[in-house]
Amino acid sequence: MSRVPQADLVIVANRLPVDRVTLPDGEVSWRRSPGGLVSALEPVMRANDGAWIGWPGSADEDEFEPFVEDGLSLVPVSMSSQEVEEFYEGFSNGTLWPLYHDVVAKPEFHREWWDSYVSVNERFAARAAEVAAEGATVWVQDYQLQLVPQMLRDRRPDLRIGFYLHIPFPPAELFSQLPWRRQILEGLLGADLIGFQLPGAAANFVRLVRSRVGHKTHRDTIYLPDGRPVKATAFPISIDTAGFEELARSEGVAKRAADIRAALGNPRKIFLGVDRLDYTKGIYSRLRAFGELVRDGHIDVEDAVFVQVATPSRERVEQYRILRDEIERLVGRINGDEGRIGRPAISYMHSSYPREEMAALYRAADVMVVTPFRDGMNLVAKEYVACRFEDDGALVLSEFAGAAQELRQAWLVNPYDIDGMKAALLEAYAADEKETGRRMRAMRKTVVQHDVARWAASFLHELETLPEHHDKTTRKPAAR
Ligand code: GDG
Repeated sequence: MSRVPQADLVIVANRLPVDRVTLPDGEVSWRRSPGGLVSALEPVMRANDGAWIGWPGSADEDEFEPFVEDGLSLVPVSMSSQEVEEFYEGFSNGTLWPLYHDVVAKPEFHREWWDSYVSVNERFAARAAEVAAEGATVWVQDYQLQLVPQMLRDRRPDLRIGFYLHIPFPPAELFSQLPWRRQILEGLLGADLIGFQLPGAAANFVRLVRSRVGHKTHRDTIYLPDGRPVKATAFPISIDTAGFEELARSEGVAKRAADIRAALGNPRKIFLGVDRLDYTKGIYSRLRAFGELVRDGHIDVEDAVFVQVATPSRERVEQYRILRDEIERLVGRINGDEGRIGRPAISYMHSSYPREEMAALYRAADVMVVTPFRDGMNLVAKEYVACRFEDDGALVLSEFAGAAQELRQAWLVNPYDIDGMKAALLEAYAADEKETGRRMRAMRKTVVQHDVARWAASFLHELETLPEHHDKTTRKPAAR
């Protein structure tokens, strides 16, 4: 492992920030995967000689050596196809994902999946231990890697370890179903700082640690028996607001937005939903609500259309295949019952698009509909706001999305209440410019002020300024 670079800042995430692509001549190359996390962490990575550890996305490959791509130091962790099935599709997406999202689907508990979760977390921790320089800062990301903080601390007590959970952290009543609940809590407690989207999630965690592990706690701090404090607090994530706005203002995107409108037959109003095709996102219920509004004559297909982009996601997991069939049957039924020639009620795409196309859709949409049953944050809602530089457009937002804590001026809805959603959709549809302008201006202020760079900087600042714990560490002050 002599070629492994030593880094002062190490990001550990399930996926590398690049996708592996095989060119027509068979040569392997890497393409940057766009995303909020990558753009947030890239400047800090560059400024601090950072390394990013993650899975390159294809199974059963030999372990790659670390490599540098576009100035970023990347350290691949390999996975077998059995591990992809058990660790990733199984324990991460079949157990933790539904359990942490209010059990909106039934979590499955399988001991083989857990064993695989443990061994893959070990591999990530071992890699991080090799890559981190003496006294480095390591920032572990998300629910796939909750055991890494303690596994890493066991190997490298000199490190400063942070963890961030991108999805909700459930209340004790739900979390306690997990047969391995104590191991997960202890895994996370290896970190010095644990970040959550919302204060409620941090409070759920602290309460669970007190009741299940028995550690002393005071407000957002947990005191381990050796005196080491662990802080658990909220850092609501955001987006590259300026980047989105710039894209939305570009001529290409403006033209594409006009073309989209024309291709839809220049309706008076466009409703838009953009989601990974996931059962937490409430796609079925929102389309049902819209379908009923059309059926009952409140909305005419000559006046309005609902554009739903459902990005393919986790397609090998059974529940996701079932959900896709259900949504597509519903779209077919609504269009069959309510559509006219050239005028479907719903324009549905099961596809993913480049960022420019997303920005054009956001610019074209008069009413953005974001109705998850539970969502850590929901970046789509913030991206829509970032793209509405003319202070127009209406946002209908589930009160169960983390974003609802900040975007208070949206039309907030309970996605379980179909009639309530119908009423909000109609209000947003009928709202005048003054009303939408007032609400959008306020929301834009929030999203401009709290962008993803600020999120990353405040987490890292907090992590690196936590008081030193001298018990058994050889920590040196963090470099920054
Ligand atoms: C998890 C948490 C939390 C979607 N389709 C396309 C595309 N996207 C982009 C969106 C947005 C992102 O993917 C989706 O982010 P969300 O926040 O909406 O939802 P999750 O994927 O479930 O994310 C969530 C987030 O982590 C961050 O912490 O907010 O609560 O569940 O950026 O624009 N992007 C492109 N083409 C697509 O077709 N280019």
